[in-house]
Amino acid sequence: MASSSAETYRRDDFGTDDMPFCNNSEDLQEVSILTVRGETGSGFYRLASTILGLLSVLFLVVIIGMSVLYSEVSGRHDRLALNSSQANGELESLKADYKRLAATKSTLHEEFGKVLSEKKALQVRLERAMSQIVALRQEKERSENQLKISRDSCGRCPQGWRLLNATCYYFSDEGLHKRGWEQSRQDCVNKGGDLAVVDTQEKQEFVSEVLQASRLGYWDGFWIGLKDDHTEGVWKWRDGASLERGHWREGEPNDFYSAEDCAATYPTSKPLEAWNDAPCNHPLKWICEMSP
Ligand code: MMA
Ligand code: CA
Repeated sequence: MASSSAETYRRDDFGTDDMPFCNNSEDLQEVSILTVRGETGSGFYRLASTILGLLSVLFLVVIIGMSVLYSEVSGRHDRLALNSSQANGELESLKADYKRLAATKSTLHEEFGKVLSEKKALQVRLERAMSQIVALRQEKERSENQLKISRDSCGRCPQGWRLLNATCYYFSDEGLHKRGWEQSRQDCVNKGGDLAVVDTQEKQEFVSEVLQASRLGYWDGFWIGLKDDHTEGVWKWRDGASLERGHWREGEPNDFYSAEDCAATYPTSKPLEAWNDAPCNHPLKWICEMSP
């Protein structure tokens, strides 16, 4: 029996020749199996789609997480890149600073060298100036002494001579220039006088005072007009007068080596113990006297 609607088909009907698409029992079995599978397959698909859905969500979460992580890492990378470029910039500027400082250092080094040599030159000039000052001071002192001498002699003695009572005295002052007794006497004569006759205590004190003030050495003797060349031990002034009182140093006169016949006076702290006999050709300074 044929039917127009599928719902009207029974299982038994499928075995008839009226159903061209289902003509044997195997086909019927297949249909039944399909029917059974169709019922259980919809659960499977639901599970699968649920799992797939969950997986999709998971993937989505993972992708979102990854992209968040990526953006964070990439931000960090960008920051690091920025820091690195800043550091590079700083390094370059430090390098430039270093170069500038090195150049400044070498310039300063040169300047220092120049300043040092200028300092040396100035030091040399300063030393010269100092020695000039010393020389000028000495000159000033000499001039002042001369002035004092002139004042002391109340203008009655020639320049450079000193006055004691009515006599002018000259103390040779020609640097290191020294002479024997005779040559010294000749100089005094040339000046209009003669070697000094120191025949009073007052005169000896005057002479000693001048020599003390001159700050000369212990052996810077000055010839006076006294000799014993005629008779050893008999001292006479150059005008022939006998020596009444001598102002010898202790132990003098000793006629050392039997060769000392002329007398000289020396700087001493004891003004009345100042004379020594010395060889007449011995170079010494000398004292002249002159009546104005
Ligand atoms: C010197 C000389 C002499 C003097 C003695 C004193 C060495 O000779 O100046 O005239 O008597 O010194 O020691
Ligand atoms: Ca002597």
